[in-house]
Amino acid sequence: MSMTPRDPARPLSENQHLLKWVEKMAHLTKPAAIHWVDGSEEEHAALCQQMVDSGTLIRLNQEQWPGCYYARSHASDVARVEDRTFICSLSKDSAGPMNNWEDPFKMRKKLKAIFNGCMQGRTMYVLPFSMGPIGSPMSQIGVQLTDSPYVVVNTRIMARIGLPVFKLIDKNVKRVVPCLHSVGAPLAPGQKDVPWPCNNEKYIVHFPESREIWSYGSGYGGNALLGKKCFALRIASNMARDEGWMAEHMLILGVENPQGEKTYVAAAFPSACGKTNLAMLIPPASFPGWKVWTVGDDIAWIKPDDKGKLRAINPEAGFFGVAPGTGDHTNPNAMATLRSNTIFTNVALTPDGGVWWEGMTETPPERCIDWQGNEWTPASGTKAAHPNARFTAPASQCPTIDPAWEDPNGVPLSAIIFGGRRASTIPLVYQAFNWSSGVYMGATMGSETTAAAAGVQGKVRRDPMAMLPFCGYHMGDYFRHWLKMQRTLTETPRIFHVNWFRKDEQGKFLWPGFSENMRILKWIVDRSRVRALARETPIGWMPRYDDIDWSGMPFPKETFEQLQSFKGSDWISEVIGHEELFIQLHDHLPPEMIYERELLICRLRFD
Ligand code: TSX
Ligand code: MN
Repeated sequence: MSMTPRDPARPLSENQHLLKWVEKMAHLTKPAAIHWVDGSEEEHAALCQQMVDSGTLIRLNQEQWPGCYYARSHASDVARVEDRTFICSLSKDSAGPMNNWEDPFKMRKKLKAIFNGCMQGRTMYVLPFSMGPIGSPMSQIGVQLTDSPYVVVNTRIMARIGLPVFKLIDKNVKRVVPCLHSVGAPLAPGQKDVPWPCNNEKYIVHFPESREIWSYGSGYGGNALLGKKCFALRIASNMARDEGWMAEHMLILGVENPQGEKTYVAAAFPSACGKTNLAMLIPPASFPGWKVWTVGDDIAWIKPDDKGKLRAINPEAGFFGVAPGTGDHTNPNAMATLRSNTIFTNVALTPDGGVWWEGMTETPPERCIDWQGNEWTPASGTKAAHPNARFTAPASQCPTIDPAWEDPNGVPLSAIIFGGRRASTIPLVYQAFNWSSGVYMGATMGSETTAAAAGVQGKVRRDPMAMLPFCGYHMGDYFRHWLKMQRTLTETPRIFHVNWFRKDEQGKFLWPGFSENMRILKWIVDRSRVRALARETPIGWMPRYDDIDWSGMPFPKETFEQLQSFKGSDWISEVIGHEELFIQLHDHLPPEMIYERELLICRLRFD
């Protein structure tokens, strides 16, 4: 039976608002064609073929890498552009000092000028997406208009897209977040395209009051996949504040004990702390019957249920992970996840049509093509993969994906973990006294720059709740929202802080990390169920040596004490660092944060 292919220009929605908006934006950006994305396998195959033909994608060796593709970005378009990211709220004050602000009327005028004709010669894709399982009460819907087919195929992995989303839109039950995206590289008639079109001038713009996103000039990750950081964190943090829930930069995992009881925890870490590795942790062999299940590795939307307990969903459907450092020794689950149906960006290409990056295998390939398209050998003295090279892989392919990862009601949260990369000062693990001291813990967390020399204390960058680049409003108001959440809860998750990265005087890591973190996770989940012991200290509750399960890993008591120690002189600089942050936020800072700091100082009693 022969079927005529559908006409992609024919609208797949009857929603008048949507049709009007698409028409208006097409009038502005002037694309050569419009393609309504249905999300089908056939459409995906056709888009990939088109990008292979145009040189944007390389099809990998399909025997070893089934369904996988490879892309190299322009050398200037390799990461999020924080200095080009704007929050355009009506008042500058409500965006806060951590965000770039521009007057929304001025910005709109500017955007209309740069978007004028920016899609000429290209196809505008009408890409509907759901953040969270289709139809979940916790999910949110957006439509991204984009002139990048690379964005379409990546979003197909990272979110639920296509016909089922148009159906939801036509039911008119949820507000749709309009997202306009262009790589900013119009094509004149007959002009040959380049593999990675983009523009030197970039704008990543959020209008929190009207819930809109406009992105210009970049095809890369968080700049272009607008459902992720722009929607699921910056816009959603505004929605969450207004509606009494939380949009957080957190992984979600479930710890199952040998009795089959499952405890879910969410964890916020700044970048380069191994969030994806923790989300996919494999317990050591000496923990029979213990399992870690993966719900998400980057974003959690958290909401109180009707019993006053917090429940969390992962609004994403895939992992957009950093490739370098990911290997069978650090994260075998991630390696299994990305074996098929994955898009690799800015890694290296091997002669047999495979991919490679630093840390994937112990021995590098004898030769390959690096992320910039040049011949590379281990003697080149450069990195084969860009340090921010990525894989886009379906979450469903993760061997440890939680059976409840798509539960429309989310999973119940028993604990929240904050963390950072700190060579000194901060113990391996400690627990906050209560919700408000836990909010203080999250508000004051930070990470050291990884470039810091051994033994030398690096500079701490405060990154409250790992939301510094992602909170779509004033950070002080965000802390207030956290504190306020307690009033809507009958039971609050227990709050912890971890530091896998403490070093000794010689600059050696004191803690083996990775799978051995299971010992700390076990204490955390047992503690959350009030089954683990602890002692009270000035900074919080801490496990004693014997409160940790050391089976299968002889670990010196002295090293543990060293990991858990905290020095008065270190904590003087620490609380001064807290104050520096609080001064920046002073006019919106909740008094609780100042009181918590005073209490901490009193408990530490430096004199
Ligand atoms: O992801 C990491 N985790 C969390 C794992 C569940 N990394 C990698 C961070 C870069 C993204 C870690 N690195 C962790 C960790 O717990 N710990 C460290 C530091 C470290 C590195 C190497 C060793 C030990 C600690 N090697 C040996 O001890 C032999
Ligand atoms: Mn992230």
